[in-house]
Parts: sequence; structure tokens; C-alpha cells
Amino acid sequence: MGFASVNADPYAWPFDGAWRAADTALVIIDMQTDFCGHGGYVDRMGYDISATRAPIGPIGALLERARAVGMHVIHTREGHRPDLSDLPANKRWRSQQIGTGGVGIGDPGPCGRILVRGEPGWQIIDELAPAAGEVVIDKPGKGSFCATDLDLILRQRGIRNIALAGITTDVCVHTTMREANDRGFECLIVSDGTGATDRGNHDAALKMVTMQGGVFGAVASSAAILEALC
Ligand code: C5J
Repeated sequence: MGFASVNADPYAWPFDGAWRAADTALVIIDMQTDFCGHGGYVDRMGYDISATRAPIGPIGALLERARAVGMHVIHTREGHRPDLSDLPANKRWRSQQIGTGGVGIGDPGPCGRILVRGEPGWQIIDELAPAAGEVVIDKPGKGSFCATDLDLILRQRGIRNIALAGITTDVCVHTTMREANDRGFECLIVSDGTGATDRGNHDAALKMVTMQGGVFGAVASSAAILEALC
């Protein structure tokens, strides 16, 4: 049986009114200590992590409901191999330009080497830890499709609708939404289930989705999604 359409902006989502647990994924982007934990990458860059921690509660509520109705749940982690062979020199250099002491991706910090796979800071936070059997995508870039098997997994499972949550709204969430939209997936971004290091960027990223009749998909609150899932 299908769910009711979600009260979303700029249109009731999905566009054709058809969504079921079997053809829909909740994709939770990069809820890692490095992006929202004390001593992690975002904290060390000098940003206020309360902005990237704000979506934890709404995502937790959505995650619980998605699991209860049998929706696909997919988590992503941004990070690099310990030998940094998948870290472009320009990404590393840029990451060293902000924060204290020229410390950037790959360098040691209070949560281990920043954005390096296997380190404490790279782990998904306990509150949103993946359950057994949930897909976890390890990605070296901002988008979740670049250099990963996400597209293959989505198509193998017959997924056509994607609800996107996580951090940060303007970087990894937006890049993933744009990539998914171009691949034909019907996307919904969760307004309070996402967060950015800059409030203006968060708001602008959500607004961008709604232009041109929903150029990348639609925007809805976690409450609106939960209501449709009742
Ligand atoms: C960033 C991300 N902002 N997960 N990563 O570097 O958005």
C-alpha cells in the first residue's frame, strides 16, 4: 500500500503521488563526529556545531519511523583512505587554510586523523548509528555517487524516491541531491533534518531546490513526512 503525498514545497511529493516503503530510501548524509561532534573537523574549523547538531533529533524521529515501515535506510560517510591516496591535493590544501595551525584533512586531531576512514571522528554518531543490514556508503567526495556504488544499489533495490537528510545542507546533501536528480530519482530534502555551518547557506540551499517548479525536487519538514507515513 502507498503512503499519502507529503505536504512539500513547491509541490506535493512525490510528483506522481506514488511512494511506498519498498521504492523509497531515507538517505542520511555524513552524520559523523567530524561534522557535528566536539573536537571534530567542523569544530576545529571554528564553526558552531550546534547548527550541524540541530538535525539529530528530527533525523532520529524519521529514522525510527522509516525502520518501522520497512523503508530502505542508507547512510553515508565522507572520508579518505589512511594513505590518503584518494585525497586530491587541492581538497587537502583548502582544508588547511581554515582553523588553527594549518591542520586539515588527514592530520591528527582530538578525534583522530581528520576525515580518515576508521578514525573516531569519521564514525557516524551513536544517536544515528546504522542498524545491522543498513547500507553504508563510503565516499571520498562531497556527492554520494562519485566513486561509490550507490547508484547500483539504488537500482538493484528498485528505489525511485529518495528523502535526503544529514549534513551539510549546502555541500554534501545538496551535491548528492543534484546528482540523484540528474539520475532520475525523485528527491525530497528534509528542511529540519539537514543543517549547515552557516544558517544563510542552509536557507539558500533549501530555497534553491524550490525554484523552477522544484528544479532538484521538493522540500518538506520532518513533521510533514511523518504525517504522510502515519
Ligand atoms: C563538508 C559535508 N561540508 N558532509 N562535508 O565538507 O557536507
